Amino acid sequence: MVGKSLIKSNCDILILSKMSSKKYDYKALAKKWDEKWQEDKIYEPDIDKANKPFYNLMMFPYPSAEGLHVGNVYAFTGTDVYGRFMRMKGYDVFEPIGLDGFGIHSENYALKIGKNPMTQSKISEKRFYEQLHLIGNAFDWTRTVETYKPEYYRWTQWLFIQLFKAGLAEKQTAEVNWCPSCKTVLADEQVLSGECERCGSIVEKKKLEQWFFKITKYADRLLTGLSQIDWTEKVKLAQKNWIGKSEGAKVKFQIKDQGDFVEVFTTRPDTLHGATFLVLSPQHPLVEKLIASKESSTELKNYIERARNKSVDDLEKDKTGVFSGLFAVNPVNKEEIPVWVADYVLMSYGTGAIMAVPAHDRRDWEFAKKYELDIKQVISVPEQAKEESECYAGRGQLISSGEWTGWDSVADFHKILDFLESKNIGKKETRYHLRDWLISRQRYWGVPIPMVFCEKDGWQPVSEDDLPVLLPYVKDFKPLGTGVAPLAQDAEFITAKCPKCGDEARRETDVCDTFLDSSWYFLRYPSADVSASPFDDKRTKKWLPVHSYIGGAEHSVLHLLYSRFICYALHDLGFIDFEEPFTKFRAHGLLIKDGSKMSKSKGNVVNPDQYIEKFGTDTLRCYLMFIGPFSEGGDFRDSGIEGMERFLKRVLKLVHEVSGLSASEYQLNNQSAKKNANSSLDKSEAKAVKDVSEEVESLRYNTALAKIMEYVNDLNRSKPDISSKQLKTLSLLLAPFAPYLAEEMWEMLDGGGKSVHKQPWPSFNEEMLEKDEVTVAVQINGKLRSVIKVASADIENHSKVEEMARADGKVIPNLQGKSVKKVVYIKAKVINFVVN
Ligand code: ANZ
Repeated sequence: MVGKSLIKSNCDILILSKMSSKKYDYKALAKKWDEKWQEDKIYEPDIDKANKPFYNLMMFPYPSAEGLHVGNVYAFTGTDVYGRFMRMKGYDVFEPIGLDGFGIHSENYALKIGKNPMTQSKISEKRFYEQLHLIGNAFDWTRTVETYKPEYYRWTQWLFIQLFKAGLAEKQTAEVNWCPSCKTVLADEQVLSGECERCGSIVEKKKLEQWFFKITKYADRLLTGLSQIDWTEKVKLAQKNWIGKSEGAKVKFQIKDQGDFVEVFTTRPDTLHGATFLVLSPQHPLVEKLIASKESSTELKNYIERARNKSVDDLEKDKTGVFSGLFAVNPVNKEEIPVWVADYVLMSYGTGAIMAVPAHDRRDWEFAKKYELDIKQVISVPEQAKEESECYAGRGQLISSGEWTGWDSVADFHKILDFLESKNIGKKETRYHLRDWLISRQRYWGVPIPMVFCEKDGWQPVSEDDLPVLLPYVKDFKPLGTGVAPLAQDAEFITAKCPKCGDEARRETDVCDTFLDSSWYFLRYPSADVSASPFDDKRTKKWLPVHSYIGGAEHSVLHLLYSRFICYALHDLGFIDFEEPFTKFRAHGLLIKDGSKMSKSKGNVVNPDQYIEKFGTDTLRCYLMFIGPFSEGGDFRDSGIEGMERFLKRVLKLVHEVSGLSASEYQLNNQSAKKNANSSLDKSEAKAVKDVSEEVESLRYNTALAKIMEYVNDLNRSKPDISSKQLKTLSLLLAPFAPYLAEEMWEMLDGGGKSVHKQPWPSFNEEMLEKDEVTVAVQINGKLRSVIKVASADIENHSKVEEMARADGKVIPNLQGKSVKKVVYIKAKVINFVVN
């Protein structure tokens, strides 16, 4: 252990004594400083009185494994570096942590290890919190939030009830996604290419009665709100696409010889004359009607049967269909066109029926080719597109389109819509891809939905005074797979009185989707100790919206969209005065190991514990931040972490060496350092401060560390002529990355007793910076014609500057045909050509 041994002299040069030991004992450092920080409460902002609140949030982990994953440590360190930087910039930083411990992830883990999730949650909590204490983050441990504790989920239930009362929660029978392996329904957002987001099983469709949140009511606001927030672009784009606004029309087609009409939704009403067949989804009501009738073919019946059991992926691979036997009339040209049934048309979108325009839609084109259906071109195809493909999906001038011929797809779009409306053929229509949020789960480990069903009064919310509806301990908690949740076996739980009439009633036995727990946890953190309300008004005003949020991009359309919706709803209900929860969001990259994604099956998951044990927290943190741009992630390599360890040891050695000089050596050192005042080292210091500040501000931690390394090299080269200020600057710059080592250095350098993490971020003198380029004005007869940038090294070189000025694009025409009589150069300012 190194001791406190430096005394600062008047002239800011180190007076030094020998250090007791030079070993880098990172364990002792971590222990020493963790205790001190906790004692001094340096990471606990005054939640009620903070002057410059800065809410630095990271996505809290699911405690669903043996412990933290190194990917968690990566994300948390990256968030923490920013928080520490902002604290040094003078903000009261609040960096909370908690556990998202309800839900399938934790329940499946408990199942796997043969424990009850309620018992396991306590063990996991202990384990995760122990690990989270070891990663060097500036967490405020006085305000943790665990979603599975009644003091938290009581308010999740309160939230459910507020949405129900506002008409935003509803129980509906709907065709829903069913994961046969998780034995529960899934929200649309949890189905990725037809597979369960969590376990990868092929998702099936089931008709079930389920609770939905009406997020679709907010589709437009969730879309326009994106322009107000500073978020990673690709996440905004993912939300935009998921919400998927399409403008178009609903067009009515009459079925020949029948009274039935089929309505289609199209975004390309301009191609109506090119519709050569209609396609109905196998679940379309008219199809149901057809197969119920005697006339329908066995081919049709068989097809429908098969289509119902297909996964979404199969639909993509192979387009199949069957002729329905019906014909429809195209309302603009009265042509009779066949009606097909095909599963590439989804019942859940638009009207579940489309007009097929094979000349201008690729899916329709593939289908028409396969089944030899008519293809009719109605948009004029540009020459080069003709060579590329037979199907042209672009816009253009209308051809073969009756009275629309000559119109333009884009410019006349609204004229076409007006035409359809005036003839009562169609109606303008805006559609969203976004579906309502399916909130109920047939599992055990979640927030009981606080609703009671009464034969007389229907679904009634539990009285708010009776919250929480406690999740009972259920011994046999395994999912049943029958569409009902395990709680349904608990007769005592089910029995309830109707909150309205007091009669016998039954409790809802489904639990909430875990994404509901995480859709509002950031509102709870500042008020984690408040029991009278979910969040205290004053604190919410002070700390929210969250100033900076960092997490994985995989939550683009799950957690990040749900949280936005919940805040919009709470805003409209008057509970909060902002709509957008996260002013700034940055997605971090992913860690890979030796070239491939870390996964248990590959056996390449890095356990952070063993690295912290072997190398220490500071080394692991710095290494993770150095691996690549934080937004992109990088490849975790053992050889890399060893390099980082060497670097930190070099830093410590430097401090030891300089601080280990004897008094006589110091005299010499003092004089030469004085002589070298304003030396290149001062310049290097200023440059390091400038660069590291800029890089950290934009989360380019890898380059920030590279700049710190350059500075360390410069310091090493200048040894021993280093002032204590220059070493202190190093400690300040390192503080966000290597909090323990920096703190220790700070103490050795006699930083004045106050933690390095409470010091102001270093500033620099602009004049100290080596300017690489100088701007020189170019005049002709005293008139400004251009400005050129000259390298600092060339600024004394008159002929070089003149040559550059003569070659300038704006100067050339002004000198053409003129004779230069004289050139006057005022160094680093202006060059004037006198011409006649
Ligand atoms: C005719 C047409 C012609 C279309 C053309 C496109 C191009 P977005 O933008 O995603 O909203 N469609 C409508 N409902 C559908 C369903 N339930 N299942 C599958 N496809 C459906 O897409 C809207 C377009 O997707 C609609 O416009 C429709 O095809 C198809 F040259 O109508 B279009």
